[in-house]
Amino acid sequence: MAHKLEPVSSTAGEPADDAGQAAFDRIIAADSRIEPRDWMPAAYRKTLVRQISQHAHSEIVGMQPEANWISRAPSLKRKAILMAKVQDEAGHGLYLYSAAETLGTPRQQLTEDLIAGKARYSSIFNYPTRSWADVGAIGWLVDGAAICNQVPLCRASYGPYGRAMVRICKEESFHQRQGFEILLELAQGTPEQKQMAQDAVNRWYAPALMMFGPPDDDSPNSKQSMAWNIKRFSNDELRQRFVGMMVEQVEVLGLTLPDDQVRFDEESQKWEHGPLDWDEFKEVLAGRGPCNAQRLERRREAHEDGAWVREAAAAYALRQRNAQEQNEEVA
Ligand code: FAQ
Repeated sequence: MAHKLEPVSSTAGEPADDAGQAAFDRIIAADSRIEPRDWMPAAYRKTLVRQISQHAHSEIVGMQPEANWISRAPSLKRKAILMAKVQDEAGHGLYLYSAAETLGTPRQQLTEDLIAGKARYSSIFNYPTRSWADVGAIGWLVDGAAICNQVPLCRASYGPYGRAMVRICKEESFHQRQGFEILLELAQGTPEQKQMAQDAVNRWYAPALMMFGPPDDDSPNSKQSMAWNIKRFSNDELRQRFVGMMVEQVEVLGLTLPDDQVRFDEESQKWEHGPLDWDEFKEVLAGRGPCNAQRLERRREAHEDGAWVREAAAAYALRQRNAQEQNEEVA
């Protein structure tokens, strides 16, 4: 007989439960994993739903800037690779929505919050893709930043999130290499192509650094998320690590980073970079970035256009379930 999954209540084990709290604390202290049916504090659940759903929305909205170039990719090979990459991002969104659902929050609710403009997604996807080189810059810088941020999340204390991240990171590594390869080919091409690659790196570099979130002293969630082993490193730690990776790779590309203050500080053993425009970051988060309105509008349209697919899938699932129940009655 097919195994039927029981729905997980969004308040399972809550409110306060001394034994549950003690078991939770032991699991976190042992750096082990919390699973969907374990008792967990309401604030832990809320933090996870917040981060995982924002992450899922980022993957889905993040399809748009690159999808704009599928029909204009410079060759059949590039088109096929880009289509596969954009589809991978859709898959990442689905794993993440599933992980959020194990916490008792239905995907429909998360989607409604996104299209109503009530949910966050990564700031980076509110910037325009002006040339083909931007597709390379997104792969190299944006997927590169995503990997740097997400490899530690493979060890996140919430099991379904950590496991989803393992697969996502494997695919993001391929994405970063394809972005690097696009930029390398352009950088080794005509002077105009090299300039196009440099221009894309110049525009995407600072927004990619801001993907890691606000500076540590302005990051309200980091401390608690690190205490719960959701985040393993602070926003600034990961940003500095990313800068170090990019300094090495940009040399191979034969391009430069648009920051003349980048340096390795021997004393702190950390990479330092020039100031970032945190006012711009706040504007983007407030919905006033270059493409916020367009991205949300497109997401709404896509959701409406997909209504018939959801209806058909639901009708098919119902038919399958009825057929299965009839078979079970006969057996
Ligand atoms: N954009 O206290 P913190 C990708 C918000 S996936 C927008 O530091 P936290 C793949 C934050 O939510 C990219 N909002 O927060 C791809 C919070 O607001 P809230 C997405 C941001 O959670 C590639 C407030 O600011 N990746 O790229 C941003 O501890 C190519 C205060 O911040 C993930 O989501 C931002 N950049 O740390 C797809 C990774 N930064 O909720 C397509 C998982 C901060 O209190 C094409 N997420 N905020 O209202 C994380 O690691 C964390 O959530 C951080 C933020 C690091 C993003």
